[in-house]
Amino acid sequence: MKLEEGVLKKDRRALARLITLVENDSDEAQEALRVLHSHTGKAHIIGITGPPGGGKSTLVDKLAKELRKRNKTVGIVAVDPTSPFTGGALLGDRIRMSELSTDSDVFIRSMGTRGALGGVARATSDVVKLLDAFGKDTIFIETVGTGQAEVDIVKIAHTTIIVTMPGLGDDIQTIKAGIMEIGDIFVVNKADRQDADKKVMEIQAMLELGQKKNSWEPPVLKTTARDGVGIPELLDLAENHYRWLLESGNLKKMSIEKSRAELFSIIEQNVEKVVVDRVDEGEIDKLCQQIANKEIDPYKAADEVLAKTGIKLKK
Ligand SMILES: Nc1nc2c(ncn2[C@@H]2O[C@H](COP(=O)(O)OP(=O)(O)O)[C@@H](O)[C@H]2O)c(=O)[nH]1
Ligand SMILES: [Mg+2]
Repeated sequence: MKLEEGVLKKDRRALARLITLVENDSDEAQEALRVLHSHTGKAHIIGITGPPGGGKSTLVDKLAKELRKRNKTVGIVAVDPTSPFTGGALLGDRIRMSELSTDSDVFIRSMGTRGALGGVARATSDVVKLLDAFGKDTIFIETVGTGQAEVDIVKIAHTTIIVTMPGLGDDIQTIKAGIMEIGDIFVVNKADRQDADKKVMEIQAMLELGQKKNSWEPPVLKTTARDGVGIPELLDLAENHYRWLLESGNLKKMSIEKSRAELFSIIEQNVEKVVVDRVDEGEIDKLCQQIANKEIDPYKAADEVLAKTGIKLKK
């Protein structure tokens, strides 16, 4: 049986195997993703990001349990730059150790970012597609940090939850710089600590300063993930956001935008492959030296390279 057929039949081992192939950017994975494409698009994808230690993994763990209570199946992808690519212990062994890891309706996968062939955002996106095709109702993507890589990863999500916590004076600065505008829901976790309300007010003030993109007003919610406080409310908010996306037509728009990005990324990769295939490496080296020596400009050099591949640019 082909792996993609296994995935459609909800065989967890086929799923795990295919995920590994996706991570290794293998041709077999590409073939499977083609077949599975028409089976994707049903899952609610939730991205969770924020500074390390804020409680993201704990939140995901509790949210997943809440979803199981509501009879929904769950996929979890944790992306952690500190982990080796083959997936070490991640997502805190917190989740691995919890009852979730023995629940067959929850599939957990951790991925490192180093060495992800074809880029981690793309690998994550493909893994999410596999989980979607497998039939998971809700898929979480947990990423650490607030840089561009995280923003790219989070773009895969329908609903983005930004997690922060009281104290940590300047994490909000980092958030402001990078990801404030992509948050659909803001969570101040560790509300058992002092100054949670202060943090909520800070975020609200920043949201008021920001530009309004549409009719969704990002709520700010306090949680104490450790004790499960605020979890059902957070899940309700995430589900409201998904409903809003559906009803406002934004889900469709997002899906078309993602498709465009995906199409162009594939075209780019293919063009690069064609160039590598058809143009002698030595010639490319020579052109690079000429560009560096200012003997030729890079646009002209690119024209020359493309001309050798047979790709013609209209001028
Ligand atoms: N006091 C308190 N600690 C929490 C809470 N949620 C998580 N933690 C703890 O914070 C630490 C970091 O949590 P983790 O979920 O790994 O954070 P992540 O790095 O954002 O994924 C762990 O020791 C958790 O037990 C909370 O609501 N209150
Ligand atoms: Mg974590």
